[in-house]
Order: sequence, then C-alpha cells, then structure tokens
Amino acid sequence: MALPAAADSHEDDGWGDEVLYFVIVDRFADGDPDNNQNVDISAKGTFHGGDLIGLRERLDDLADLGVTVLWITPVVKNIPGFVTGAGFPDWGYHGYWADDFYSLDPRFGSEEDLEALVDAAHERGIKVLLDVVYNHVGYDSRYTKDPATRAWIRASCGQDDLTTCVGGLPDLKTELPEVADYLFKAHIGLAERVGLDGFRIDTVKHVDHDFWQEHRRRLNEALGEEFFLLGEVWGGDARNLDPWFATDELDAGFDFGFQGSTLAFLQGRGRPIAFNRYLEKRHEVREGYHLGHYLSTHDVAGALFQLEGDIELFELAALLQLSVSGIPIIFYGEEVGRPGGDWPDNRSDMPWGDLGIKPGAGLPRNEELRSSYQRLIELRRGTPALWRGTHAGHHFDQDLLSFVRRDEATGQAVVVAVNRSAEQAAAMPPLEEWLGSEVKDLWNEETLEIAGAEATVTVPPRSARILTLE
Ligand SMILES: [Ca+2]
Ligand SMILES: [Ca+2]
Repeated sequence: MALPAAADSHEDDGWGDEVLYFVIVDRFADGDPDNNQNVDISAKGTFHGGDLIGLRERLDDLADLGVTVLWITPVVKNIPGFVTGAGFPDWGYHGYWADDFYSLDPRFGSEEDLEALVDAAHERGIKVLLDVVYNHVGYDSRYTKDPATRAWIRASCGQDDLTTCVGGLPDLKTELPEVADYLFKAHIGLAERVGLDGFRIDTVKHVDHDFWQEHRRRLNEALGEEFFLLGEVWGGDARNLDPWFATDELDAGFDFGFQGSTLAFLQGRGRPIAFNRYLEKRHEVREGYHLGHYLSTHDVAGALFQLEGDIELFELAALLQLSVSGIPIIFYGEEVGRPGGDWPDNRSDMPWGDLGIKPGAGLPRNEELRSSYQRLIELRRGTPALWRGTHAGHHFDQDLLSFVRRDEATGQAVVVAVNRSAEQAAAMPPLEEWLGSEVKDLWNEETLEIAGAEATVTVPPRSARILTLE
C-alpha cells in the first residue's frame, strides 16, 4: 500500500521546545470536597479526591516550574464501582474505565470546570492535552449491558493487537462505523467545546490505522491541523512509531526506551557509548514528528524509586531528560522528589508539604530538586541547540558520556557531559572550536578557560556540565 506523504505543516509545528507535565487528576489537588465519593486517601485503589478545580488552583505552580503543556488523565464518567482483580478494591480514579463517553465524571468535575482549567492554563501560556480512550470501556460498564450498545463490544477477546482485551477490559468494535462515529463525536465534541489543544491517546495499537486516519480527518475538519496527538504505542521508538507518523495519525509518540536506557547508563549497567548510540537513534524520528520521553509514568516504576531514592543520580537523569531531543514529560511530583514505587504506588499523592492541600497535605517536598528542574527547563527552552539541535557523540570513557548538540540555524554548539562515577573525576578534550576561548558552563554557572590544545575539561564525580562558547 502506498502511503501518502506527511503534511507540509508538520515541518515546524512549534512543539519542539515544549516541556510537558503529566497529572493524574485524582491524585493531584482536591479543590472541591463536595464532589468526593468513595474517597479514602489511606487506600491505594480508591479515589483520593483530586479534581479539575484543585488542579486549576495550582496552575501558578506549574507556570512557575516552567512547563508549557499539561496532560491530564481522562475525565469522562467512569464505572461507579470497583474491581478486585488486583487483590484490593480498585476504582476508576485514573479515568481509564469509561462508563459514559458523553459525560464528565462528577468526581473530577463538570465540563465547565474543564473549560475553566483550559482557559486558566492558556492564560499562563500552558497548553492542555486530555487523555482519551477509544479502544475499550470500563469493566462491566453500561455499554456492555445496554441493548443499544451491547453489540459494540467484542463477544470474545482475540489474540491479535486489534481484538485483544487489554487488561481484560471490554474491547470496542472500533471497526464498525457506528462505533467510530459515536466515539469521534464524544471526544472531538468535548475538545471543541472546552478548547483543548490536543489529545493523549491511550492504547493506540489496539485500534486500526483506518480508524486513526478517519480520526485525523474529523479533527482537521472540526479543529484544524494544529490539534496535537500524542499516542501511546506500547514499546514505541523512532522506528516503530513511523507507521503512525507516515500517515499523520499522530504527531508524537512515547519513547519507551528512554527511562531504561538512562537508568542503565547512570547505574553503570551499560557503557556510555551504548547510551550515546541510543540517543543518536532517537534522531531517526520522521521530520516534524516527536518522541515524548519520560523518567516515570503511571504505568512503570518511577526513576527515583528505581534509583533507590538517590537524588544525585536522579538529578542527572533529569538533566539528561532535558538535554536531549524530544518532548520531555515530567510525571507530577517527581520534580519535588515524590518517591513513587511500583504500581500502584507510582500513583501516590502529589506532595504539598505544609501548604495544606489535600490529598497530599504534609507529604515532604524537595524544593532544592524543584529548583534544579526550574533551571533545567529554563536552560532547555533558552538554548535551541538542546531541543532542536543535531546530536553527535563527543567523548566516552568508562564513566563519562559527552555529546554535542548543534543548532543548525545559529551554529551554536552545546556539549553535555555527564560523569556517573561516584569517585573519579573524568576529563574530556574540548571542542576544537573552543581552543583559546572561554567556555561557559550553563548548568554550574562557571566560566572555563580553554588555554590550548592540551587543555582538558574536568567533570567532577556524579555531576554534569552543559558547555557552550561565551
Ligand atoms: Ca474533590
Ligand atoms: Ca481493540
């Protein structure tokens, strides 16, 4: 089958320098105790009371952190009860178990609350992506029982990507035009009414390409080509996401390799040169399309947890996340050292310290780490080479990786050097173009003199430099 060429408008869609912040609405901030149902913040699988109003009230924090896009978990009405497959009562607090695609879950808020959130975010220069599910409905949801919709659900789960029941959830027959139309109208209609900037799409590979192409056509018609689609294709990377980019079904996909590759490098489980090879490969992504890369999400054990709470190494991970290509995705609270854990502890409450905000009132915040995030985000956004530059390995030894990001438009070269060793300082040669000049370390706010060809740049143990010519 011949694939149509990607749309020209994708050559510069303006998303290259975005920094995304991902929030589980229920676990962030409770702005309206009156909408709380089945709330027990001591239980892992219950609702914790967070809502759209609470999130709106904290937007200044996000603006102050410097993030530019907010991704929120689904807010459609979820199944009213809980399931017990996990060994404890597990509710739809995450929003992925829809019971009605045409109403919002009162536990999260109303459509007016969503619109107010979007407006308030836009006032602060923050775009909003809403998480949407097209593939399945919640366990035992009304769609499985209503005579009008029963036939929309696959009677038996298949073995292939399209007909499998992800997590045992009832799979929608998305290939039926009636089902597709119903879902398009629900999600696109909501986006149009509340002014969303895009969707984060769940379980993309479990719905066929024809569906996603029709989805894009409907979106273009309703909202224009700017509407942004970040898709979850499990296991995605620059190469295997391409079938969705080639036909413009998505604008971006998750890079599932970043967390593991970065942690392996930092923990000494892989050679610096191997990590560099991985970083280089990320640049094979189709022009005008993006990889989104995370250190933690709601589906994996977070980076800080995997690093056994080692804040120094975690900060180096964040520095790498914000110094490589793609759209960095910060999972709520990791900027203040939320400890996370394996599922479902990875979905713990946003720590609010002594601010008195529920459900995470009293949970400790690492403000120093947050300041590092602020500086890293500001540095990235102010240094085009870090988000749109080319990538080339520069120097590797046992524990040091340095690479050059070069911005083709301005010629600016930035060298990012990370020494993972806990004991040894590392050294690397300067770029040839630096000889006889002063070089600025943007991260440590130092100036280094590069005297002559013999000069080396030292990187102290467990630290990093981000270097460029003055
Ligand atoms: Ca609430
Ligand atoms: Ca499916």
